[in-house]
Amino acid sequence: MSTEKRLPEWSPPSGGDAFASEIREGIARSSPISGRPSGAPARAARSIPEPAELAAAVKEGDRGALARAITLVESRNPAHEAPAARLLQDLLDRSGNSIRIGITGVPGAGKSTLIESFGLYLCNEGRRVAVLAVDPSSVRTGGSILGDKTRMEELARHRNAFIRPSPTSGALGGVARKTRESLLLCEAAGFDAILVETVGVGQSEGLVRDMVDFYLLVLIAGAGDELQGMKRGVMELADAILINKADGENLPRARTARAELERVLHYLHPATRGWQTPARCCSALNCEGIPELWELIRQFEGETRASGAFLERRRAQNITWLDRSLEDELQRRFFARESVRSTLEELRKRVGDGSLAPAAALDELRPMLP
Ligand SMILES: Nc1nc2c(ncn2[C@@H]2O[C@H](COP(=O)(O)OP(=O)(O)OP(=O)(O)O)[C@@H](O)[C@H]2O)c(=O)[nH]1
Ligand SMILES: [Mg+2]
Repeated sequence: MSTEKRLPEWSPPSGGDAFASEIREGIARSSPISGRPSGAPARAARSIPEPAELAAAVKEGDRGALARAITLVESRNPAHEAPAARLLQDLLDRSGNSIRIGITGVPGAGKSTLIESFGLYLCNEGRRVAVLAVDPSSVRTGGSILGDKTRMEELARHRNAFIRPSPTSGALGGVARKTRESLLLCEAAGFDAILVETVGVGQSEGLVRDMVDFYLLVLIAGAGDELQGMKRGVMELADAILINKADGENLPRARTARAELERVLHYLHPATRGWQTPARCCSALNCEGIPELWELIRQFEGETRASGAFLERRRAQNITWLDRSLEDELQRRFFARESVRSTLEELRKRVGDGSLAPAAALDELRPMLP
């Protein structure tokens, strides 16, 4: 039996021979574990799924197929790009039939708890809920905010819910793109409320804003200075602000913060044409304010569909994502070229030590641009 030795993906860069794994050929016999038919090649199970078949199974609402479809679009293997694109095209006529809700907020504001309460509320209303994430920390550390599903334990078990952790590799833009594609797949599988969680501390808010219909900012009442830490920019992306943890002795502070926010919001640019962003209180832990949140989102959808703002935004978002994907691809291809890397390394040194003007360095790179 031929075997191939290699470093496991998770070994540290300086791990050396201390880490090793072996790739063995599978056994070409019927296996009760894989369910592979007798005589089928061992690698068949890992082959690229046929997009048309996968699309059909996703449309049937087959969860296993949905998970495989998401794995296909998340894959960084170049051989998976064309089948993933075909799959998304095949499912295009089935996507679009959900309300896409983005949820952002400072760490610890209670986003996951809110998603658990709100998600369960929707599931019990007969909705099918998918939860996705764009997690900037997963990009840096390989961890994921949804890696521990513990705060969404009950939701994760509900038959109307589907929870998918954030992709854990690649640049933030790439991760966000894959989340958006997963969102379309979930819609095609019949999920009609999609919740996308992100931590409101960086550039991820803008990326999530561009994939959702309704954007919710979750805050907590601080020591009266919660507005100082909040960037006005993030508030201007929101279609509603929710002051969470409005329970117990925190309730009066939450109410004060809400009144303050309402005043401030009045002077800000609304995120959505024709919609005045409101501030509300809730307690995700005690499920208070949850039905009201859903009522608010339905009101938003009704009004913006009537005014045309809803579909106008979706159209603009599609174009934005084409432009972003193209930019990513151009960058990726450019920087993957060996000649670019070596020239750039050299130019960076000279620019760094002050012997070359950045504009002159750019001029030297210009012939290498596509
Ligand atoms: N009193 C009270 N506590 C809450 C409420 N919602 C969440 N918490 C608590 O706040 C803590 C953080 O909640 P999470 O839901 O993990 O917050 P998060 O925003 O998802 O946090 P990160 O994912 O780390 O950014 C937990 O201990 C929750 O139990 C609430 O409505 N009231
Ligand atoms: Mg969380």
